[in-house]
Amino acid sequence: MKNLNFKYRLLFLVTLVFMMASCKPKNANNTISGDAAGKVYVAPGKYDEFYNFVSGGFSGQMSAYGLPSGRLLRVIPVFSVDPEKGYGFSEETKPMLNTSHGFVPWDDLHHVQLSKSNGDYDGKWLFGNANNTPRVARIDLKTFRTAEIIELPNSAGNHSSPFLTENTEYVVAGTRFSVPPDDVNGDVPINTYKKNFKGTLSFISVKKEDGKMELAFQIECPGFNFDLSRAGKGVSHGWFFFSCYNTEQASTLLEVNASQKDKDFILAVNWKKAEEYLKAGKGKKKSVRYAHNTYNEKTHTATSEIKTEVIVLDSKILKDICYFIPCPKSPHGCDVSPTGEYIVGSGKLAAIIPVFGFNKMLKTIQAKDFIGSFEGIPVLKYESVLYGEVKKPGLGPLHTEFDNKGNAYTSFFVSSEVVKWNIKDLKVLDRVPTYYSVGHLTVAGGDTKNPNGKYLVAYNKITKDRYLPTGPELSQSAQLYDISGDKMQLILDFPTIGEPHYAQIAPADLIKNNSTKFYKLDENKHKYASIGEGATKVVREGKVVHVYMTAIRSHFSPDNIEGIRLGDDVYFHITNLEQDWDVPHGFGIKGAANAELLIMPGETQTLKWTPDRVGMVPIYCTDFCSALHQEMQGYVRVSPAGSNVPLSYSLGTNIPKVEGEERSERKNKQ
Ligand code: K7E
Ligand code: CUA
Repeated sequence: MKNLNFKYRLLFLVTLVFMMASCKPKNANNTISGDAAGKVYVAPGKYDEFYNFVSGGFSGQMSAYGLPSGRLLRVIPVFSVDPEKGYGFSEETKPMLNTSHGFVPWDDLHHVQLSKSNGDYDGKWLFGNANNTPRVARIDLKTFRTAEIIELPNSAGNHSSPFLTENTEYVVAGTRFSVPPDDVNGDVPINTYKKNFKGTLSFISVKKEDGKMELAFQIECPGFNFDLSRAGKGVSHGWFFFSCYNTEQASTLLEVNASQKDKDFILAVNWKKAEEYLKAGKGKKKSVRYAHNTYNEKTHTATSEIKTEVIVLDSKILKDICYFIPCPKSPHGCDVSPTGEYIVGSGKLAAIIPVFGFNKMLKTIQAKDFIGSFEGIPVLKYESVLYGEVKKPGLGPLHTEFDNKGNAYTSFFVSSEVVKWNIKDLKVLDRVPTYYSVGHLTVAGGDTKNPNGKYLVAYNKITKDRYLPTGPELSQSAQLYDISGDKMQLILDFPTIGEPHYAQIAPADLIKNNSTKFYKLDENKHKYASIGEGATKVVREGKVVHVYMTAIRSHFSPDNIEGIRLGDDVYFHITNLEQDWDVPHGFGIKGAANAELLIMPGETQTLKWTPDRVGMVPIYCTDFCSALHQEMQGYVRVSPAGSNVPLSYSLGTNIPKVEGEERSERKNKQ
């Protein structure tokens, strides 16, 4: 009997999955109206009005686009190596990708979050999550570079992350997979999930002045899956909301076993209360191991530190931190309205969208209007917390964002559409198809206290017929909608990098004038910097050779090096002496097993090279930097191990005498 039931459910789910794959919206052709081109046209030489920061999913990167043009401005490597920029290949950036597991050069980046002050974007930093080996990264928006990465202990699959409180007090991260905590023996049978597995929420503090992150504390919760989250804001500042699925606590065939219950939970966390407990010393120090990596802009070098302790608050013992709000059918998105009063849960398999009231939640807690408890945490009565349900919104709601006119926009994966509804009366106002199967959506400022409300972008999972075919894999598609009027209007398709999940849109004015144009040479504290060509040299330390090299239009100094032997490890420390915007020099060397360096003005970067054969090895600049860029090259001579060719290096003086003294003398005077 039980088995039959199981089979029936499986059949239902298989049908649903088929529906998911085959739901193509009607009217797929009449999508763009006449004035769309004018709306997205940004004339040559003009700037876009917005930056659009887009997660790259399994590319491990983020990308920055201009809106409304959809022009790709930059790819930012975060949890990935990037040979284009030398990120993860240069000696200076390798430590950024260090973890307690060692060097982990890939991850799955789902969510981006712009830093906030008073609930609005402040344009300082961008945060991103690593979904595989749990990490949170901070990108500096002055440089568009990854500045810091912190690993998260007691976690696995850092998915409901990184979400920020309204003044960036904390970056918060909930674990997707529950696992046995790091300080206990994890070598237990998988089917002891209920007993041994725990879910952990991490609160990372962010320093106001420089963005420096610290793992402030963790809250240990019952074991299930934390999916997404949002901070409260305005009235609900001080709280955090997490969508939870698999409250069935299954460890196998989740597509069936985690879809048993009619309702899962949204976990409401009173983090101000948690702070009080922390101050009162109620946390327990746990022994863990996690990496904390920081890039120093003065030394141009990242350092990685392994930390060994974290303070954990136990949600079972410490009352009044955690409450469960029942939420239908495996909620995915969990979004908070601009005022902070409404919390929207999006059950992936639900036919309604429940909207909860924050004040109703507080009253329910006060009245102890509980329907029971789950592992020691009170479960609030659904009807008491519910503000109302959006009826017949669509199929498979995932994510919701808000505009400045009291409207909400929800993405529907299964019915492949964006649906606009009013927050007050919960009436559906408009719906537009997406091409196809939208995941996340973002409204300009859509998660802030003051959304801009001009544009919405849908990030689609399936592209099919939207672009020229490119083999078995097609580019994922973003679609830009004008939402300034009553009706949403599709105005642009543009391809994206990797698989975008969440993205955010910020006014360009907030960011564009803060750009670092170059690094100041006189502030360069790199250990191997050469400040000026007079400081260049080549130094042998046993089998290690340090090359102190400079680059300036259009030569390296030195550009002739002899006396390198097989068995040496050679470190090229190259300082770009330029002090002007947009004049990087590159460095490539034949046979290098890593990548190029791309060195910004005033910066020093290091490429390690291990020669593998005797002979002549060219070096050259990889970035077209001047009319004589193609002349920016040199040679390294490699001799056998034990050779007595002396170590020598030069620029412009290594001239053959045989051709006649005149020429040699002339050259030497330069
Ligand atoms: Cu893609 Cu935010 Cu990982 Cu939804 S999640 S789609
Ligand atoms: Cu330097 Cu090309």
